[in-house]
Amino acid sequence: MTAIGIISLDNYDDIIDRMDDKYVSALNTLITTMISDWANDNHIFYKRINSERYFFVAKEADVDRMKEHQFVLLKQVKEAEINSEFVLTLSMGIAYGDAEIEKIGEIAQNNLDLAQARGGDQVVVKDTDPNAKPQFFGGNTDGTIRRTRTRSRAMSLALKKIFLENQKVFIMGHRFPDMDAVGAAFGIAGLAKLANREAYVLLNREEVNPDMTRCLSELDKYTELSEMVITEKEALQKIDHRSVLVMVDYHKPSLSISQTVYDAFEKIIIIDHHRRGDEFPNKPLLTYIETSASSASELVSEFIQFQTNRKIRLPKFVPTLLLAGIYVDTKSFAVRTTGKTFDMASFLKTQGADIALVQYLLSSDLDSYLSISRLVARSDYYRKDIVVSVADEREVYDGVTVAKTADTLLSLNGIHASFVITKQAGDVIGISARSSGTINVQTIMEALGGGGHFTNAATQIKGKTLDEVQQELFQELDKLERTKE
Ligand SMILES: [Mn+2]
Repeated sequence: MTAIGIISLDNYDDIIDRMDDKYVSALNTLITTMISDWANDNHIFYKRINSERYFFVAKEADVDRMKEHQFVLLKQVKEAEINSEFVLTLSMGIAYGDAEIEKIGEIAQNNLDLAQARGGDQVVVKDTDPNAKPQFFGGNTDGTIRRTRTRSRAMSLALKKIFLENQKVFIMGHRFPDMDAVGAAFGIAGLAKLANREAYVLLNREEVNPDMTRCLSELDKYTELSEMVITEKEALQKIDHRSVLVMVDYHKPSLSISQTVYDAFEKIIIIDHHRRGDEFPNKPLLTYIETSASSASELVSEFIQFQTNRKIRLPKFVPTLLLAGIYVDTKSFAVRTTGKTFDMASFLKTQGADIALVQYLLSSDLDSYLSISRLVARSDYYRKDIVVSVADEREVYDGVTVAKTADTLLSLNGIHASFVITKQAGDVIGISARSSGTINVQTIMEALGGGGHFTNAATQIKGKTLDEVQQELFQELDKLERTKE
């Protein structure tokens, strides 16, 4: 079977930005040599399209050989001494199958988009058979593709344009929303209001974590905001052909607060900072997935910055919610924080964010502190820098407690990855995984049917016991150990 591949250098522009011309040409030669050697080793035909893109034609057997060698080119490019400041990474999209060449090429392109949306430095391979699942290789650095001010401005304007073309803007986060999902949701609602559109935030008050209950009762003090909150039933009555759905802080339809509401929409916008997974809405109007951002709230704050000024301001309490979202996802500016995160925090403060109120929203109760301590006490080493905690099977934990436990374990000296396995509501077993950046917990969780980020991922498994899930996790960790050797 014929295979088509597209190779793209993820951060070529960033790297050559401040380089002397003569170094740029040396860099081009180096890259071309590496790709050419790799192509020769695999007996494939390749061609350079432009300075950052190549394409190749091969047989399925050649792709199998590349897989066997774990796409060694990824590693070679990354290890090349190009620039002391940056590491160059590359992504590839490959497709093969019985379909027409045209179709194979199109799927190869989609695979490349997926590889880059997932943070780059990886290969996505897929058979053209519509039932085939994509295979992922690499992805061992934490996102090198950086977002630019130009791109977020363009997104902000595109979003406004879509709002103006529609009448009603519905916003939904993931199930059991956290502060980031709620902050981003009300941020988007604020933008819809600025465009004089009806805005609705879908929440299910039955399915919220204890932390969120306090936030929602605070929210009820601001009628302007609480009026926007609607239930599944109310939403279904209001949705019409001039309605658009904005998914914030998630992109997998099955994680929606209400799947029925999701299904009712044809026009969908996605704003997320999680690495793109396999499950994805069909033909969204607009997709903004930025894994380099700390939080969805950070992305939304950036949009707001482009659409507000001294006279046009957001409703009260929204900047506070957005800042709380950033606080939670960065663990008070300790992880995934960039200069831009601080810029946005500063911007939100000038917009009236109340830091004391943020602290109040985020403070934990004694009960939750005790649950975390119990889980920490049950943890054990997988190896000296990886810990796994397995809860008592008679106890059911909420997602926030589990996530906080995984964070707590990771914050301990010498621990590079933590996994917390607990029984959760609805008779599922959940794993929350964290990493300090040396171990890719996303791929481990994906192997167990979940997803997330390089450093922060999770999964939910039905119909298994805690022990069985632990065994499965250990098997995945063993595999990881073996590929290292
Ligand atoms: Mn988030």
